[in-house]
Amino acid sequence: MFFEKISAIPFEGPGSNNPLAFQYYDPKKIVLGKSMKDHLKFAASYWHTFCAGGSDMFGVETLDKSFGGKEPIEIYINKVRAAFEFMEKLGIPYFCFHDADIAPQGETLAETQAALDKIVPVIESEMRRTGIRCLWGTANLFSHPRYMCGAGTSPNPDAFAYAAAQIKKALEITVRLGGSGYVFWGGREGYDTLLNTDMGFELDNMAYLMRLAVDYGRGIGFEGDFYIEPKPKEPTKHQYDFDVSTVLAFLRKYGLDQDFKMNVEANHATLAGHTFQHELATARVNGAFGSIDANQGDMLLGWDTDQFPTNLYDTTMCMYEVLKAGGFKTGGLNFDAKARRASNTFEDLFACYIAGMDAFAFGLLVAAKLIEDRALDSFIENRYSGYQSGIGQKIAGRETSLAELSGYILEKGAAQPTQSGAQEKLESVINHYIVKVAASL
Ligand code: XUL
Ligand code: CO
Repeated sequence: MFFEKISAIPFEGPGSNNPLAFQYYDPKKIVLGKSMKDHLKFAASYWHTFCAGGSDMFGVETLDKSFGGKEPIEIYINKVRAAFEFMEKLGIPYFCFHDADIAPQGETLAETQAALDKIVPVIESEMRRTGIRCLWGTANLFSHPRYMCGAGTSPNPDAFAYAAAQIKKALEITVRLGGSGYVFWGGREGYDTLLNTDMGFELDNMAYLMRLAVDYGRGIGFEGDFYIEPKPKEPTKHQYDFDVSTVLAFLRKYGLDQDFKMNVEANHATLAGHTFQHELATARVNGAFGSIDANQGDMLLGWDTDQFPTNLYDTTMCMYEVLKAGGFKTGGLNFDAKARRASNTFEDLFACYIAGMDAFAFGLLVAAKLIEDRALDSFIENRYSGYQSGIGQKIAGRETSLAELSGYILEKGAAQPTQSGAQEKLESVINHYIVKVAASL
């Protein structure tokens, strides 16, 4: 055991003052006909949770995550055991991983792959023991110096080839572990200056790498979704996968839109100048909603702080979008979030997940109530009701022309005044529902 002092985290309800208990996340509670556990499909991010120890540009790690291991393989085997104990105690049903998170990096590709082949069976046995499943896998195509100018978009074909080799292996592992998604986050797929960049060539190559991945993945029996995770900047100044709309245009241009959906990350949305809800809604209305990287940024900081999500307003609007999208299919809610550097104990790490899981459970309850009561739907329906009759119906049915519309207005003389958008009233409705749900628990 790695976390002896911490036992399985119970649901104790909002009256509890036990910091190691859930107040809102009751996995068995039925909401809109489905358990909270099935609605939320929580996943742990292997990299932040079991690898990153809090180092930043100014200082070293504040929490040792070698889990008592001395030699590299031993460290990574211990990581697996610690990870599954951690997830089991929290009742987290899924995990997400990069190839580089789960095994030590060798000097050569063959060495790295041999290390992966040693660790993957350990993961499999822990999966069998606990019933915890793999949500998605990915390849880390951004940390090593070979990827300093990108992977699929590198000017160096050897970097492209190395990336392809890593993707091949990461896909094989994802399939072997039964993952339902495979993620492309465009690590360094972007540029810092056009003075040295052939943008069109780089985009064509990036699409080709994805095409190769889809063809190989489908060939080895991967039936899940490929995801792109949009992010506007960091590490490069201009990331090619800026936001959901940019990625949709890219996928459609290269004919990849049937195989790819979006993995929307909250802090990436805000870096792009969007709300998290905007990005989720853009994915949803385009039939491209896939999965979520749950976290939150700091509005006063201009970088990806990957904080644990605790803002109830944001979790409410996120779960509202998830419910509107018909819930998760292949995707889930991966906490791509890390403890603050000064939260340097394993108890803090448990508390981080409890805070995030509770915030999303509460958000789900509010969102479900908003939907059940049609609190926003009836207003929105009424707002567009002019399109149900007369000239509006003709527009909605695509049965009119510029000449007819012009004649209609010429005859009327002026347009009808538009009804109020009532933004403040609706914002108050959301507040009211948050308070109402809290009071009902
Ligand atoms: C980086 C990020 C990644 C991806 C997976 O900002 O979010 O962790 O989620 O590569
Ligand atoms: Co992410």
